Amino acid sequence: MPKLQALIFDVDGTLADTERDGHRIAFNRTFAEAGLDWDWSVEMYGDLLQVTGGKERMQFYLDKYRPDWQRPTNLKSVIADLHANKTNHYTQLLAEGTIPLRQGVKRLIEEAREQGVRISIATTTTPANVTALLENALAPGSSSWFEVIAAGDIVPAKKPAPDIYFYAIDQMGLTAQDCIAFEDSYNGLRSSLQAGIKTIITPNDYTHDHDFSGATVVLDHMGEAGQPFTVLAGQVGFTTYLDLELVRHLHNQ
Ligand code: XBP
Ligand code: MG
Repeated sequence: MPKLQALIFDVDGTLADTERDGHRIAFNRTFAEAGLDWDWSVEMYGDLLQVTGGKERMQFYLDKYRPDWQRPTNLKSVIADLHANKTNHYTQLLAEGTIPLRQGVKRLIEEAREQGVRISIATTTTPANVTALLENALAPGSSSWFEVIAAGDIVPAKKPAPDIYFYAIDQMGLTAQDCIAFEDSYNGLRSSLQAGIKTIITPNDYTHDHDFSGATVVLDHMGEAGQPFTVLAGQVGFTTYLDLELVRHLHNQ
């Protein structure tokens, strides 16, 4: 296995728990503002998450839960407008600073920067959402730390398709073997593995029962010194939190 050159991070669920109290709330505010009787409960949203991408998720909601709802002829553009408004609500929520990064994320990113390991993003969410999370929860100006921010509609086929990872590694001029990915969900893992990239999983409340077969390791979170992770699948030896040394070791396996 070649030397590790880059870490590629998923965003939603991996860097931060953005879905339940971020995206979901932003969707519901948008629906209410538009006078729609759509209201996504915490539980229903767990089911809707099987479809990645906000526009695609709205379409899935209508197909599965609202066959009765009278579709306008320009449904696609109605969904696109709702989605633009949802992005405004979501970025506003993040600006209020209500959503922190998950344990260990900031430490690992800073360690990578100190040691000259390249970092990029591969996500399904809209680019503005990535910037808002990084600038508000990581550090002002931190979007520029990431060499490539591969996001949203930049590729037509969203996760679980591998396209977003292929795009990121191609833009970095690297191969899949040079990189390791960080994901939290089944769809994310399918995407990174189909691109041939080893993957570390840190699940969350919405994804803890997903099938993570093929992952290099599954940890409940990245951990910190004094706040050890629990290994849910795979082997890590004696370390208790995910630092670059452990990431290199896992990449070499
Ligand atoms: C997250 C997603 C996104 C967000 C909503 O994927 O599936 O759809 O829930 O974002 P990932 P948009 O974990 O790969 O980041 O509404 O901007 O699509
Ligand atoms: Mg995710």
